[in-house]
Amino acid sequence: MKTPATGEGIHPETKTTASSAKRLKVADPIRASIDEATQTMLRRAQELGIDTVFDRAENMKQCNIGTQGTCCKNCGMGPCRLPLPKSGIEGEDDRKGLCGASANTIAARNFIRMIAGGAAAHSDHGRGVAEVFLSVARNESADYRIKDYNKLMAIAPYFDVATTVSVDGETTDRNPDEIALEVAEKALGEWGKSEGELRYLKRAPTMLYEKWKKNGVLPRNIDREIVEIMHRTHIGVDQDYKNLMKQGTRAAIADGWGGSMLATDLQDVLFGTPYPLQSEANLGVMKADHVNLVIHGHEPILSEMIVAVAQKPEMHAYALSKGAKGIQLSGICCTANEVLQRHGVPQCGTFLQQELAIITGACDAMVVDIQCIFQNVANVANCFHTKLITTHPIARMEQENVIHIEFDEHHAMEDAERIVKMAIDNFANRGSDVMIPKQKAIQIAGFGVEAIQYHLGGTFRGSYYTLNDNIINGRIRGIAGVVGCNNARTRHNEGHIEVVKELIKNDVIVLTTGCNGIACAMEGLLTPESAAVFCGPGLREVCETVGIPPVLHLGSCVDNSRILLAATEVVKAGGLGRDISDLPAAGSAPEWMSEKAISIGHYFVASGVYTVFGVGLPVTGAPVFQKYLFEEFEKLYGGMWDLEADPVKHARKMIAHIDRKRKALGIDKARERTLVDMAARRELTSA
Ligand code: BF8
Repeated sequence: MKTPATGEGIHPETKTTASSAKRLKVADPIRASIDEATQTMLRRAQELGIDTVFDRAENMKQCNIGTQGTCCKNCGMGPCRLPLPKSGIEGEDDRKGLCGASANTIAARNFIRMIAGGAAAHSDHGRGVAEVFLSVARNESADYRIKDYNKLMAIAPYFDVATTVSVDGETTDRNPDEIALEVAEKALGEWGKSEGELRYLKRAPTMLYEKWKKNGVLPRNIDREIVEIMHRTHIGVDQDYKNLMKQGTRAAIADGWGGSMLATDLQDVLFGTPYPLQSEANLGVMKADHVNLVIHGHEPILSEMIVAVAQKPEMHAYALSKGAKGIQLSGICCTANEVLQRHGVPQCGTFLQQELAIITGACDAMVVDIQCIFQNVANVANCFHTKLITTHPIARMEQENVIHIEFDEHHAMEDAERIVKMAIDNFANRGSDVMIPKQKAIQIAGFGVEAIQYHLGGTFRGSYYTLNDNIINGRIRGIAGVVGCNNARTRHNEGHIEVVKELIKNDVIVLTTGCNGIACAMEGLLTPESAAVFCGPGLREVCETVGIPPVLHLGSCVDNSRILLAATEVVKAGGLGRDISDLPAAGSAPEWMSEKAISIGHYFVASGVYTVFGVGLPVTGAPVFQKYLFEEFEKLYGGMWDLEADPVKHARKMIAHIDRKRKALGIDKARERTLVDMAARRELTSA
């Protein structure tokens, strides 16, 4: 797939760009996004002279050396720039920085610093949840309660916390509050304990755990692995790309099987484990006659409270008193995924639509917490009546129009009430320039390891038997985890949708999270009915029989840990090998952009998953290092990286890998009975 070419039009200086006298290029809406609502709002922004990320991408070229991963700025003698010559390198690669660092060392350092950034973001989110959980267990946060005691009991054994006690020789259930307190204290210990290894590593298939042990990458504690990356990549420390990647692997595992998994589990305990529910997605979920409060970011700690407050009858009455018909909550990014999964709150957009939600003119307040928030939303809010509210002490903005309401779990409800009231009070200040695009789609979301077990479980719903059985008999060809961001360097949502459609057309069931989940929802792929339109006959039959969509939304980016555990359940159910790397499965992030995506990609790979990224990867300037990740990693962990910008080729590479695994398992023959023939393919393509 080609990156869209430069936009056609030229717009005079825009409202949000302060002092450039240059005439700036604007993005061509059709080339910028496949989504009509996005195209409409981009045109609207351009009419109003407000620049968006799409326009800025036209005006700022990417650094050719940075995109190759071979720019080192880890000391004051640099930046040292080691571009790969256009003709490639014949013979010895003698490129080096001032200190002598090779291209491989530089690319590996940069790569694992990205892992450190991503693992830190997910894990610090997890730490915040663990702290709130501890304060709830100590009865210090009256506004939160434990919602899912079953989940608490399910995770307690991993922390060596007993769920029963023996009294006078009789075994009885232990007080759940005592269990919660002990789990909370031990969970928090995972970030900084002085000895041992992460407790959740033993949840992985035994073979995978043994591989990690053999390769010396069992994470000790979460913080240590991230700190050690910063140390090793300081000038003059680790200068061996393989040894650097060993630490990168350890930190990535500490993210997937540590910080992220803890975040997911403790959120489920506190706020409830998701089960399927119906909702909607895209900018059209905003309502002109309602107070629109958009929640954006990642942590559900705050947004859970906002959802609770917005549903209070007195808040509804207050909104009516201000002339609105009600309060419409909607979400962006992974906060959206969190409140979607547990409450069915609709999503008004993906990462690239955050400015557009304000440009509707109908956003009375946008409240943000952490991660993936453009600083430019403050400039856009300044062009409208929108109140932009930051809430987290580690994520503030410099612009003067930004309101900071520091959220604290000890007075959570009070803070949420202040925010919801601020949005309601602001309804009257709307201008006449409201324009909400009509596009929105229905979605069924709220899947998790438990819900998949319910829908695709065995006779007694005790395992993933039915899923495995359908993989073995070939109705389901394989499993794909398709996740990750949008990226303004490629056409919005095109990669996501084309990759997913190609997979389900070929009977590969898709597990989605993050902005891919939102993109699939916007495209209508998260409904059981979509199986008849987009799937091959085998997957269609399974989806129609059990009433599930072919694309199962598992939540936010920390919930990629659910994909790891779902894969582990498939291994446990039997018949498909003994490790995740034996499964007919593959991973993908077609439009990645964040450091979190690199950390996720790497823990997928280190868990045995062949993982393909779209757009580009900052490793191409160091071919030896790239080969290490793309080929040699498979010998160590069973999984490896790949890069493919063209979405159809991208999906086909995943399918080819799935077929190789089917052959190795000896189940390729079963599959032959359900292959999509040419006539069926034509029918699907024309659908
Ligand atoms: O954590 S998918 S753009 S929103 S980083 Fe951000 Fe990427 Fe979206 Fe969620 Ni994940």
